[in-house]
Amino acid sequence: HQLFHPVPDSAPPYPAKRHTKISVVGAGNVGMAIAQTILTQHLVDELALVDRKADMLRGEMLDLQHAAAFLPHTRILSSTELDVTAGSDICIITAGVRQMPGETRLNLFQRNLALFKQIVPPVARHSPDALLLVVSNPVDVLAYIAWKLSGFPSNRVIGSGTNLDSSRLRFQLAQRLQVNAQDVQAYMVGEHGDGSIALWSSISVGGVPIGLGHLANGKKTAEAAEELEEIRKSVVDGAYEVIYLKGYTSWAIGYSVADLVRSLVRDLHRVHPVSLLAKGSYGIPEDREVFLSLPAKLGSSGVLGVANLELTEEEEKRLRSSADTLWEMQQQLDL
Ligand code: 6V0
Repeated sequence: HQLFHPVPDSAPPYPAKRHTKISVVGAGNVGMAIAQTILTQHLVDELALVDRKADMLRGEMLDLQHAAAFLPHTRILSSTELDVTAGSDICIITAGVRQMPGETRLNLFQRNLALFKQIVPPVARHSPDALLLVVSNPVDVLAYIAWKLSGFPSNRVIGSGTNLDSSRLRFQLAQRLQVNAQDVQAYMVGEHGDGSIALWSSISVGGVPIGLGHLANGKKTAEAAEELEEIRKSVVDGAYEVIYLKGYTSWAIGYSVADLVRSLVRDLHRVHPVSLLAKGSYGIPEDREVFLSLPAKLGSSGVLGVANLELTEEEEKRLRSSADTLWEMQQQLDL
């Protein structure tokens, strides 16, 4: 018994529509939040999940597949082997090892470097034209490592960087100014996390530049500076607070990465603060090969351009100092 009757005199089938494949390597809390947000936002035709924990991975895959009746038609695959990622348009890397009690940052970096040595070369081989989107921490150093290990041009390697930090800043400002966070233009740049830099000089809402007066209720300059530092601190501490309360962060990074993926797969030319090869920008010397976040235009070939911001002297100085710190750290890695 045939399910459908053939259509008489049907024309030859149209060529298949362009098919988008996205892989997520590391199906932990963050990887799964990204996968689920990408699925619900209809961004992908084929989704491949990779993790080394075989049972957990199969469980996650089946759980998503069982939602098929509520989701767009997406093929969902999973494997402990990286060949399942072959032919991806975007490979998102969220695999990471966690800091052990008493472990130094350098030791943690070495272990993550060893992990990336296992993951990045095969991923690049299986999807030679893909964009690499690195989420694992420390994201700026690991994006640099992914660039080196993949041999890809730098425009095709992106770290999720301060896209999330900027969204936390926009949330804080939106609450203070009582507007919708989507209408707040504000950027955190530089290193993701503790060392991130808030660009106070380029905040606006509805086209209105927001100065100290709006943020600090007319307080004197010294007090106002303190107020700004408090906002920056609550942005940075936001991640720690969530981790303290629920053990990890997942939803905001999921939405933040899906937002990047949308701009990339749909070639939107939208501007996002992401971690990219920053040498030569804002006084960072050409020999400092570091990845730092700067607002950048994103499209289907990756980073299309870096915004030419007017930074204050202090902001530029802090950016260069982050570049020096990252560079020195990278010198100690056995790449
Ligand atoms: P998690 O829940 O421990 O997930 C990591 C997953 O990676 C686990 O399921 C591991 O089994 C898997 N894994 C480890 N080694 C391999 C391997 N060789 N191949 C395949 N899979 C492997 O951690 P979680 O999901 O919470 O965090 C993942 C990473 O994202 C960490 O490095 C976080 O620090 C980082 N984050 C980065 C953010 C950002 O803004 N850039 C935000 C949040 C978390």
